[in-house]
Amino acid sequence: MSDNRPALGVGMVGYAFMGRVHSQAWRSVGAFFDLPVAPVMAVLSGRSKDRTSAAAADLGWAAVETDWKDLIKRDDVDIVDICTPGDSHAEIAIAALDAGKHVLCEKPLANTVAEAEAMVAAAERAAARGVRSMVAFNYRRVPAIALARQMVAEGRLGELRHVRAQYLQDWIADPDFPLVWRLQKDKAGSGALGDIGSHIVDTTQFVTGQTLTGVSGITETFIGDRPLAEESAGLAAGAAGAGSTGTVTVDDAALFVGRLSGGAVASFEATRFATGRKNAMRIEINGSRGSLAFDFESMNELWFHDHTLAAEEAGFRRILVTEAGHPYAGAWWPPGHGLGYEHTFSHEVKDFLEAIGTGSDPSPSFADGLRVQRVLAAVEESAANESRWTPIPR
Ligand code: SOE
Repeated sequence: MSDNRPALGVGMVGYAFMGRVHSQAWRSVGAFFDLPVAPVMAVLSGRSKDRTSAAAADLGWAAVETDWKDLIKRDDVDIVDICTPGDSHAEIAIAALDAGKHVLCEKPLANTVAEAEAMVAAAERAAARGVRSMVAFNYRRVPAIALARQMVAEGRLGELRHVRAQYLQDWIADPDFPLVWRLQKDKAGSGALGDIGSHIVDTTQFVTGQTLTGVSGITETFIGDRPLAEESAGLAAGAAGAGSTGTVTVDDAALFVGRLSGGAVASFEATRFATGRKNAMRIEINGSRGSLAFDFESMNELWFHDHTLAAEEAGFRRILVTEAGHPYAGAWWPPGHGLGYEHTFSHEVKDFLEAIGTGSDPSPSFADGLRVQRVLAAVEESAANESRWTPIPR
């Protein structure tokens, strides 16, 4: 390729669902966006040599390592992309940042506030040397969500009063679904709360431009024991046969209310037991001048009610967020042809590469990830104390 842009080698740790979708993003981003740097899919790391080599061949990685520490040591790796369960985020991210590698880390940032704080400290040390870090809250990069943020910032909703956020899935509703890592506290940190509740907390703070100041919540675990899982079992695992079982150590559902720094009140619901709902990440915001509503299951649409119109004309209308002038959309297909889940990750790595290339701070930062982590911890604390109101430390 005749290309004068600096090439940046990417090393990715983990190759399950998130690794696959991140690979797709690294592979496609340069074909659709004009970037200041050129990503090279240099190395994939995973514990099993055979499985990692097979994944690397499928997903387009040039080399493999079986220890992430060796991946970080390599000179052909400039960016480390962490797609592992939460229990290893802090160790990998801190080692990579201290070694001078830019880091993209899957969400939630960590399993505990203490780990997230240590990661923010490492990110700040690294930033002083021009090394960038970002947490992968991909839904910020849904064009409709980015448009919603713009409309709120432009004052189209006026003063914000309500946020109603939900993340509804049903992939563990079957009691025979196995005990995958996402259902184990030592690996995942928490259940629906951290895995999908973290997305709606981040999306709320991103769209409104306000932060949560306090929460009151409940959590529930509906199924306490599940069949043991194969190590590689993921979201699409079928029901496991009869055999040994293990204990579910995380929440199946989390519900909480909160107050936002700008005066709005918010409700949140995160569950993997909403039968029939597959990936319904929804947010509705009501302001003095209008309202917005979004559902990821129809991710190319944003619904807007302009409350300044006469009542006879007003009402929710659909904006099809596929115009060239909409965030990210112009890089892809003609209007109306629509984007999917994977595009949010292409947008994420595009923004990350632009920040690295232009020497600016990518967003969401590790500090943003820590802010979400504090909300998750406050919800857990509240739930453990009869839903007591729990302030979020600033
Ligand atoms: C599983 O609940 C999961 O894959 C999450 O881990 C992702 O963050 C979300 O985007 C889709 O669902």
